[in-house]
Amino acid sequence: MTRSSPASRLRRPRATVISAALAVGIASAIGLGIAGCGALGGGTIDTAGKVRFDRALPIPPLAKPTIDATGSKVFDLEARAGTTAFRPGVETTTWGFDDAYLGPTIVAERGDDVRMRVTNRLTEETTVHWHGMHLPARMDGGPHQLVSPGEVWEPHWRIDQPAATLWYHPHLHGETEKQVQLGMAGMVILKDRAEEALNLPRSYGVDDIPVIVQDKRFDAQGQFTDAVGGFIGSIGDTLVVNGAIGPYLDVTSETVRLRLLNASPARTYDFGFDDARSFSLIATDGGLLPAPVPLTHIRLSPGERAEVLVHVVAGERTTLRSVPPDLGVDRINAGMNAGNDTLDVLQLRAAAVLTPSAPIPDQLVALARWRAADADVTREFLLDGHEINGRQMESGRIDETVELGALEQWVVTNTMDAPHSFHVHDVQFQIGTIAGKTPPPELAGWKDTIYLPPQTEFRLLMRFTDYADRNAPYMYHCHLLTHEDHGMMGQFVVVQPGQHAGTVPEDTTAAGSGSGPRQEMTHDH
Ligand SMILES: [Cu+2]
Repeated sequence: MTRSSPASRLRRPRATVISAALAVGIASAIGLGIAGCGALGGGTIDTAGKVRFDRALPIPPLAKPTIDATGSKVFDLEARAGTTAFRPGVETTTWGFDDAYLGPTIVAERGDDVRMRVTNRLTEETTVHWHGMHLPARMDGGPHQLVSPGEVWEPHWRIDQPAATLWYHPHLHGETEKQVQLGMAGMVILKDRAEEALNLPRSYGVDDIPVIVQDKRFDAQGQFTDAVGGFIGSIGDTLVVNGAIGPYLDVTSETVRLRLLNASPARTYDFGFDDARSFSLIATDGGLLPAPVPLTHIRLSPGERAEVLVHVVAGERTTLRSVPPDLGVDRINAGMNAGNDTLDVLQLRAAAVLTPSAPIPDQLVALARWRAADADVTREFLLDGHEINGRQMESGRIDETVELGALEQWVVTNTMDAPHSFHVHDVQFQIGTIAGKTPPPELAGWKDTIYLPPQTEFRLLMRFTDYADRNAPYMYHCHLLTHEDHGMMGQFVVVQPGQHAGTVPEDTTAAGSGSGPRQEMTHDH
């Protein structure tokens, strides 16, 4: 493999000047790809049938809130460092929340007032972003809400969105991939009456199971290494599910609900079962679909979630397996970017006697489709290299100003031949069209993150209904974490109709919660 081949693919001719920072970013991305030369991007990994499944799937504990004087549910989360024995006798340095790896699952109900008390016991700054959450920008935990070592950050808001599977993770500019890779991630389960009215499995850890999937690579000393990767970022060769390598789940009911979360930095999965059985997709990023969708596999790029219902019969075993995802890229790009891998994830072991489960409901929740023709505003976002619309994120620059209440149409296109993705903070959007066509059912529900295959136009419809604040931005960005770290991100503010964007303070950490140090948001790479 020569340098010219990927370079020409990555650096398309463009009218704008490629910044020095981008050039460095691209060079390092190519360098990562080349690092495993001979095994570019890690080569093809196939663990089908080779995983031992000798550990019970750990279930992250539920965070136990206290109720404060105002009636808010207060969740304490402590970011801390530690070690984890992924393999017997080998301690790997890891970070987590309240634990050495990953964090507790936060459960909250629509209408709850929540307060997150995040204590940073690390020796570095961090932030905690509530991915998929509708909340004020100052509570969002993006790059502006720095939490310094020893500080406590207390964002608070009212849960006001449908039942869904969300998650939390750091969003520290330039350090997100590293901190997530070390283990800083946890699930959020939101509940509401519409979901509770349905006959669905919802007994946490029994028939309602978080499945947090991450790919890792260990060095000779048993420590995490990001030495092998592709343009997409760090690529692991070992799956860790809820913090365990090769786990099995004892299924005790006829139907089990899996909440799949791709918490990997770069890898896209295509989840299905080794026996090609059908399952029912009931929810995507932002909540339930109008009706269950029968599928045999579902593609999830980093940050995406899916809730699926799986039927089992007594005594059987079946394996959740990721097969090579359709990334929409050519063979060489697929090979460089974890597109050819087959990975066993989790074995389901059905008990000899199963608790009967209710039939899956025919209908779930109403979902009114927005029409592109009704859009008040249309914005275009072109993703290329590590830039969106030819620019990288600058902490003091507002890229888009959104008026409260408007129906927004965001036209998003990956103009490269390599993978990207797109995530919008604060809202759940609907995909209006993909390359001019109606989206398939699995992409027709509420989404906050999408995979962007090359040269494909996505029209996203969204509405910002709350929390106008002209001085505090939300982010939109590629959710391939190394791209995000390289500044493939933009900032938008939501304003009252007629208002202009204000000035962004460098640190918009919520007042009264310990103000973080004012520091430049540039990091060397
Ligand atoms: Cu990207």
